[in-house]
Amino acid sequence: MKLYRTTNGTYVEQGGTYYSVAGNSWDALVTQDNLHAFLQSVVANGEAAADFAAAQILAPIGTQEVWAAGVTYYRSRSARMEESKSAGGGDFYDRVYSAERPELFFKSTASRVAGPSSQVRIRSDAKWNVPEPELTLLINQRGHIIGYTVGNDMSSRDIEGENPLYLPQAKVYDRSCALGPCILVTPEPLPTTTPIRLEILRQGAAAFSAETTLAELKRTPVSLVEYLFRDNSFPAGAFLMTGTGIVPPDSFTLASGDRIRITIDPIGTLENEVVQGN
Ligand code: DO4
Ligand code: MG
Repeated sequence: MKLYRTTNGTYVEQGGTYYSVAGNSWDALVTQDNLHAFLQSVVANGEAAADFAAAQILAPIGTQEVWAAGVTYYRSRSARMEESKSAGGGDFYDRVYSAERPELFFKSTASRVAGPSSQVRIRSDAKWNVPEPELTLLINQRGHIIGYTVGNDMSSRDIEGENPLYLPQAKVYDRSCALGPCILVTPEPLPTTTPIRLEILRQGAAAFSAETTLAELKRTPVSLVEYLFRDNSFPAGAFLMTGTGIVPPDSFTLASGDRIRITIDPIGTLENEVVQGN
């Protein structure tokens, strides 16, 4: 089942039919005892809603914090070792890739998150920028993964590469994070064969595209969540981006007007236009 937050309220979709979900608190919805069972009852007892098509889809977030895991794919480890070589940071990325403790960092507040079909941003003081297509977990306040969405962890590689201590500036700024289009609510883990696809369009033509699968993810989602929730409470739940397995070649940087499409098949496609901050 897919859960959508829209300008007309919340909807659940199953088998191509949309049902309106009563109530207007996203936080109350996602923190209830059993979201999956609740949505099943909405589908079983509700009437098909005709007004979904007229609604604008919003980022599927209330007041949750967005956190992110890093260097969870070999491709991210290699790209980061290369970009930070002259700053002496390469060794840190190698070590964290194989360490027991994962890299986890604070990514975004809800107010900085872009929804589907809206704009993500390039920092005004960055020259080398990329999207990071990431499977993103929705976790309830008890630390249980209750759903999945598509995430874009926009990153400024020149700032991060200059000094690893600049990571928060490379990662956290207005519209540096996009989530959507919906939450796939399922009690089942996603299969490791699940593909993650990135396409970047410039003036309508493909500027870069690549694909990975969850089989390349070095850590399990459950183990990442276990670390995130150690000595850390999330009364409204939290999102956790699980890291990127796709990094464009070093010659590539995003430009204003580019369109970024990230597809994770059982969830959907998250598409955003890039704007340059000034
Ligand atoms: O270590 C820096 C950030 C890593 C990251 O965002 C990723 O691997 O996806
Ligand atoms: Mg990332």
